[in-house]
Amino acid sequence: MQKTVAILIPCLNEEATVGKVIDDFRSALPEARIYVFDNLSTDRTAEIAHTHGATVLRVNVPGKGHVVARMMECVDEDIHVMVDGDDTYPAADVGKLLQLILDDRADMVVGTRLQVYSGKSFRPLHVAGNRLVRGLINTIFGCHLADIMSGYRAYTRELARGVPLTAVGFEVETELTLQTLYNNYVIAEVPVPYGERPEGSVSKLRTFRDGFRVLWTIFNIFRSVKPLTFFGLLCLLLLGLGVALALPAICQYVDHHRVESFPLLFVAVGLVILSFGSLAVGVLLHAVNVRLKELTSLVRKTGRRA
Ligand SMILES: Nc1nc2c(ncn2[C@@H]2O[C@H](COP(=O)(O)OP(=O)(O)OP(=O)(O)O)[C@@H](O)[C@H]2O)c(=O)[nH]1
Ligand SMILES: [Mg+2]
Repeated sequence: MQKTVAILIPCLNEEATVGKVIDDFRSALPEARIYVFDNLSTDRTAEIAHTHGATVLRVNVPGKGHVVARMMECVDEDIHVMVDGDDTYPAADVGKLLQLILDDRADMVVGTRLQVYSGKSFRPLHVAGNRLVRGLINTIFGCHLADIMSGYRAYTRELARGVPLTAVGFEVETELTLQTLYNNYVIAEVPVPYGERPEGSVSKLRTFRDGFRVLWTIFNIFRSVKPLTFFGLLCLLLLGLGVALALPAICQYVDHHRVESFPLLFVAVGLVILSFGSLAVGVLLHAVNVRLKELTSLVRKTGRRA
């Protein structure tokens, strides 16, 4: 049976580009249904999208994260293609993204930007920020991804329904990538040329605020999906500190059979106790995670049978 495809365009004040993005995707994929998710735009985005034949859905809670979560729960086509409305991603490459899903070689295909881009595609610091996030995630989660925060990706409806999202803003792509990995879906990547926002259109990304949110998201997800590693590392850190602080007292005891620096020794003992507490939390949370994974797998099996 022919799979249906939906193009999903999140938009906040993109009147300068949304019409072209819709037209380009219609030429590239005439059979796809095009949705524009308008999030409280104050310009003519919704009107232009409607004129260009897109289905316009309004989301009244601000933030790209809320919009992506809504897309994932309410669009019924078999394959979803999410793309920014600022005309920076090439519609002509959509076939390459879809093919890997149609061939059953991936559940999500990401159009990666960090290979082909011009000097103005990224604002200052953004390439370094993207590389930092990529390095952190590849190291912590043991993967080899080229671009974590791309806004151009295709995925199956099953994946859309199967990954939980809680992000509010631009940290949503990071959360989506990590949840996809954690839930054992397969991610493939296709390099695509990344363009520049045209004159007159304005980025909604705030470098420091959104950068901090992305790092905070990585930290939180690391803690909750790999608790044994997270709290194990914390345990080693506290233990190391405790032993370092206890060393003078230990040396005094060895040399003179008495201890003079009691306050430091108390702090050291406190740190060692905390370090074991941290390990215990890690072991407990790991056990809870294992049971949750079993439960998720059962719910999925039941869902597939229904
Ligand atoms: N619906 C909705 N869309 C948003 C919101 N914030 C941003 N967007 C859209 O998300 C897409 C990406 O936003 P951009 O501002 O281009 O962010 P970016 O591509 O990460 O950053 P730049 O490289 O500066 O362009 C665009 O289509 C925006 O209109 C929001 O709150 N709601
Ligand atoms: Mg953009």
